[in-house]
Amino acid sequence: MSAGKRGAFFVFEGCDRSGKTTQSRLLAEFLTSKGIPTLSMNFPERESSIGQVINSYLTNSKDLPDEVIHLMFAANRWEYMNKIRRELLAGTTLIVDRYSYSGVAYTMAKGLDFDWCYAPERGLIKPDAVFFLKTAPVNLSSRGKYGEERYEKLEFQHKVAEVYNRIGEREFSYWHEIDASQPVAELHTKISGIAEKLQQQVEGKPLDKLT
Ligand code: NYM
Ligand code: MG
Repeated sequence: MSAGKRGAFFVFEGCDRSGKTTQSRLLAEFLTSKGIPTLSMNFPERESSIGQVINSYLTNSKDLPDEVIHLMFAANRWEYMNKIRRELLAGTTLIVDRYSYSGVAYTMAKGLDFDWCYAPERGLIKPDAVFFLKTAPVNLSSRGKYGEERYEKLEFQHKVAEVYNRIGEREFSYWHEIDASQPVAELHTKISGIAEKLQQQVEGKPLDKLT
């Protein structure tokens, strides 16, 4: 890779069990096979000290006010911003499983205000594309281990899905809604096609911020 070319920033979003983890892995393998330096990350990043609190909350061993856990999810992204910037500018393409959109969708599903939810996300590095894996939550509950973590309830996931639609309208210019009920291989073909094209388009573009 020649100097100055940055990596692309791809994010996967969707309700729980929508197939994000599988598709992130397939996209990483695809880009790596094309000789593109690729790094996979996910949020929440449960290893940091903030991430450990988030993990305790998600596994129901800790309770926190809705506002507090929301800000911790955002802080967890902020603590990785330097790393994300460094990697992208060094030419590494990032594939990130969940980002600010999960933060807004899951907290708004509890009834909190959109602007309040979005505020701590402003200024974070903006992805080049979000792949939103859309499927009716009713199809999700049959997948493995569903219901073990906080939020993994059908009624709640319906609300999350509604907020995602609203976010998609706001962020339409880089939001790619993908029908996640398709077979894994077909989904991957669609996603990798979009990613490969964008990969080349963004390499000369400066990094942008969420507004
Ligand atoms: N989640 C994730 C949030 O509520 N806010 C956030 O900012 C992020 C990144 O964490 N149910 C929720 C969504 C998921 C849960 O994520 C754990 P995963 O990808 O299921 O491990
Ligand atoms: Mg989950």
